[in-house]
Amino acid sequence: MTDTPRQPDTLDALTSKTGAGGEVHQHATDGQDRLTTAQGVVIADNQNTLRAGASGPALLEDFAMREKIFHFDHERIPERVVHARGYGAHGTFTCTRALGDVTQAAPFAQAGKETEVFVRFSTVAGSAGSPDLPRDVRGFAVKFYTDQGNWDLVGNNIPVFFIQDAIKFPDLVHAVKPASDRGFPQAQSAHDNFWDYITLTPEAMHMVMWQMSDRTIPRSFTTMEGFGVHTFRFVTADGKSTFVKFHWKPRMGLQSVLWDEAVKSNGADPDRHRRDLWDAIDRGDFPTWDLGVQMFDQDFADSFAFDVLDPTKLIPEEDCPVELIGTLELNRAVDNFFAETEQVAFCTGNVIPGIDFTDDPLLQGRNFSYLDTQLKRLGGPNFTKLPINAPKGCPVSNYQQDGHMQTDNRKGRVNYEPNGWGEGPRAHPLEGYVSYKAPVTGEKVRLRPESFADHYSQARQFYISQSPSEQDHILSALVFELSKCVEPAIRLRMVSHLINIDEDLAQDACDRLGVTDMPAPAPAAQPTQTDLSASPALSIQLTPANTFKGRIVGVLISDGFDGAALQFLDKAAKDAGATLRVVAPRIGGATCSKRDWHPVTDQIGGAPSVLFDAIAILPGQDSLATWPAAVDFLNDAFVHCKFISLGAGSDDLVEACGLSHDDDDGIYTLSDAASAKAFLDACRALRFWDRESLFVA
Ligand code: HDE
Repeated sequence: MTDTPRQPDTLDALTSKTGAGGEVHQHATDGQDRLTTAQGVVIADNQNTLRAGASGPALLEDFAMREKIFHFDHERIPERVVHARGYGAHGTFTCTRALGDVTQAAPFAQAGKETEVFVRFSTVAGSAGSPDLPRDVRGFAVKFYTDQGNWDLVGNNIPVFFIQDAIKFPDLVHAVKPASDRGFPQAQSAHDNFWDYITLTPEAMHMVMWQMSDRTIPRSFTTMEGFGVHTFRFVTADGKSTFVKFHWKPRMGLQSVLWDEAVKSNGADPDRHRRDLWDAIDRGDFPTWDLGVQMFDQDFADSFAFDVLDPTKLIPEEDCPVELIGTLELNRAVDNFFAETEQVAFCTGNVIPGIDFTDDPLLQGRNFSYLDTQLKRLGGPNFTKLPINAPKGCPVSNYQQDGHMQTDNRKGRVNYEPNGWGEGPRAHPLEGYVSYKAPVTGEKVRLRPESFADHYSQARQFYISQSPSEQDHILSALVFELSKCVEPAIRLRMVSHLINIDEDLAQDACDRLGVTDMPAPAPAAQPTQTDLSASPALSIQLTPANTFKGRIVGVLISDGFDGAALQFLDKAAKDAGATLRVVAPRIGGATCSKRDWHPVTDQIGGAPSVLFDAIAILPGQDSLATWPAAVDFLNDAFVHCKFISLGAGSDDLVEACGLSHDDDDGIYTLSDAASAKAFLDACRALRFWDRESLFVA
């Protein structure tokens, strides 16, 4: 949407020749790179296959054509089995609080220390070409290139997970992915298979409440939190361990879209999230997160109401504070999507001294899975040599050799250890990675701990921690998803779980699903604890960031618009750290009231208001009211509770939309610098939620 057009290269245009069939040939001039085969042989003609006569058959000896097509035929590698759709960027982690007393991990050694990182965000269920805004969990995977080696913190934007044991993961993923016979639906959980599996998996109920919340339709990658999910260990050089949970907190604050916006965004701009990240970095507005940690000891773990090794549970911030220890800034886009974002290989097993695992059974299973999947996806064991995966902060030296695509075998004869040649790398007991000496006892059994058996209490706690508006979004999402289930028994099964979470929610779901006989509650392994306090930190709306920084105002203009008003808006937006996008009937520009030509960024057909955080209307001499796209532009912004600024002459459009704006405090009049500023100040609240009560079903 925002690429600046480049002038065509006149040099290339001048050196172009037309071939006998009218095809264009671009020939290198002096000093320009020659086009070559992979063997370095300069190519004379990149447009015509070698053939026997102009109309004759192709000749097998055409090595240039065969090599080109051969390589093309093998461009694809298997997409990730989950998290296939992703987008990455480079950045810097800066420690803000030294943690030398709790961990020997290098990134936290001293305040001010910088560590290079690569981050890949992703959806989970959709294939690589699926849209950016399905209702789905987002991956938030961070590779730290530390000077002790690479550390991968492979997290999600939700602090808990669906299942408690890795052995269940293939079933979960099969259930959410397209059904094996029909091959659909794509990138959706709103179907029988998913809800059939979930309703037979009570441990998923906490995660499902998060999944039905606004967390799974984030405005952008830059407005979502990240979580390590599992409990990990920080470990000191002398072997002292502290439990730790990792949190990424976006400086832009949390923000999600409404479901109707998500649906429409997927059509208007299926690349919305990746474009947003690219654009932010491109304009130097580097997305930033704080890294927070919840640190606790065994005594806290023993006294906490749930098992800290259970990945379907979180520790409320009110019970164990999140302490900020560093910042993550994404400041460099990739040079090549495939080489970096596609080939990056995250492995939960990539840890460094000072970071260790716990016995969380999901984490243990992941440690096997990630290395295994990279072998398949990247085609051999040497994926660690790819530049995006190779450590940058420290040397790599070992006796691993050969294998597909090996590029840097050691020199000399010594490829084993111990050796008597006095050559080659050696282990170092003090500097090397030493696992935390956790005592382990027990019989070999297939048994889930009873301390994992409470499946509803935190689901309820999450629900009661939401604002009324967010609770309504959860209800609407449940109704939407379950209405897509053809099998009534599946809907009833879900209602039976909801009863254990919140009876009013279950009743409302019944009403909106048309269920007349409320089913019996699902059998619960443990009763729901109804006395857990609400945790406002779990809500997006109750933790407002009070900033409009990084957001986008879409301004709809037409010929004859008020140029001064646009300037006022532009200034106010810049002051707020926001960007204006100017939408008009023609991409070539529009003239303002002073007849000056003004560039536009988007043509109305491709820029509905769902793509913007707030909108302004600056009509010209022609009425916008007869223009359906303009009516949708305003109408959608109104329904999506966005702040709206109306320039002079907007009345007929407002009327065409059937809107009354006199008593709507989210609608502003745009006339001068002060009114533009007042509008942008209001936008800091992000949405005018009061309006939502007009539309509740
Ligand atoms: Fe993953 N997961 N996962 N996962 N996961 C993968 O690895 C797996 C889980 C997460 O941007 C795969 O390289 C198992 C939890 C992210 O490249 C695979 C289990 C969390 C990414 C895999 C889980 C995650 C993956 C697929 C249950 C949040 C994308 C491709 C035990 C803490 C990383 C790949 C990227 C990717 C397995 C559960 C996060 C197959 C077996 C819990 C962010 O290895």
